[in-house]
Amino acid sequence: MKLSTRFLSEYDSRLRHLKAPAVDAPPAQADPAVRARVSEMLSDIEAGGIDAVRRYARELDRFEDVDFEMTRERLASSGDRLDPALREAIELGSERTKQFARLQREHLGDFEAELVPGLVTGQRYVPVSRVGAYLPAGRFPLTASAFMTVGVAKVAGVPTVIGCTPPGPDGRPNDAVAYAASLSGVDHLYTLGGVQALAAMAFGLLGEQPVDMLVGAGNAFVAEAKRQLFGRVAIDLLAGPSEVAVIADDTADAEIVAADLLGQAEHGPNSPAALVTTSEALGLAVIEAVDRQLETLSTREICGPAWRDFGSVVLVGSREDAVAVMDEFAPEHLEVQTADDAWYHDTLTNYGSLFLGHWSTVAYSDKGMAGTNHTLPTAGGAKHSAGLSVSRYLKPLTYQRIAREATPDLAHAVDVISASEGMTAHQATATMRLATYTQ
Ligand code: HSO
Ligand code: ZN
Repeated sequence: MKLSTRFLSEYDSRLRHLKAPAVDAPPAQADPAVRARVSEMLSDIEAGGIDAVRRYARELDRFEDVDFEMTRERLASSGDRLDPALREAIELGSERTKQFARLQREHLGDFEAELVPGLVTGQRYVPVSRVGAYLPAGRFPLTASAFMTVGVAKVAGVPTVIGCTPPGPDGRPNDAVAYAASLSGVDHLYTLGGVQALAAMAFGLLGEQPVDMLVGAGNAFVAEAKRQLFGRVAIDLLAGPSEVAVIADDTADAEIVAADLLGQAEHGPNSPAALVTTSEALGLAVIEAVDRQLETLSTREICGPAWRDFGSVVLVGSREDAVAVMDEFAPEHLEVQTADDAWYHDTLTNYGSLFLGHWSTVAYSDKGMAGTNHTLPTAGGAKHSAGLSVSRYLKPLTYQRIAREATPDLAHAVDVISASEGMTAHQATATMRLATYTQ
């Protein structure tokens, strides 16, 4: 989420800042050093194949095994090595995410319609054939990522879904991540991280054909690799630092709002968190509550700098102004904790996922328990794009079935247009049929 100075000055007359607003963070992918390094690695791996992948895995992740693939037995038994309560939570999240994805699938309709007699047109959703999911395990292992990428792809009907996840200190994938991937239906899981993982999936170096689509979040190098591979493969989106924004009025609980802001600030020292409020008293109370909660948070070394450098509290005069400000931010996650939640729901247009009511919080979706996808657009991307969903894995393929009786209607007009363009070969495909029709 960005609160640019240009934007603020436009709104200055209508709002007052209780706290210094977030500064624009340059997206990490824009870093020329990251760009150059990723480009060099991709060319190297494309030319050198699996040996180059092995070399990078050894150098960057100290991974020495000959085989990247996690054996079926090890994958299947990953749940046995987990605490039973964690295992149960993973099972719940996996199922809840699939439940929501199944509903998304049901609500995507194929159709067929006769536009004029003899001209039948239609649309059929067909899944992509092969998906490669990156399952991050950097600063934190994001266990639920597999539900969002692998599980949703499987519900969409993707026949082959492979996953790559970096090795932990013991040289093995995180068991919770592996169990989540296994429950989600991953076909093969590889212990491979970073740029080399994305390259190996895109170039087909893991004993599988090249994938058609790469999904899943990662660090700046992973995002840059996806950006450079886009075109050769499809991608879900380019995720930047995770963001949270809250619209709250005087009905909100300051401690809860503060906790929710810090909840996403935990992702990294450059994660933006913003409160837009119609209540000065609430704004001030949240600022105090954040500072107090930070004192005891074990991750304050991350949340603290994030809040200091990328946190903001904006006071607005009306709910209309709150919407104007938020739609300009277009945050990844947006919570609404007000007396007018339904009005906000009807009016807001730019957000990755919306959390309505004092009882909703982003973490419920983050961990897969709400069922909705947590792979969402950041850095204003919500202005033009939605997050990952079943539809992203499905291609709405169109077709037409045309009978003789539709010929005059189609061919006459195509004849005229093609002639006007000078495209005589196109014209001939219509006029030949017309001639046959009128014989
Ligand atoms: N907030 C992240 C997802 C996540 N957070 C998972 C914690 N676990 C992107 O929406
Ligand atoms: Zn999160």
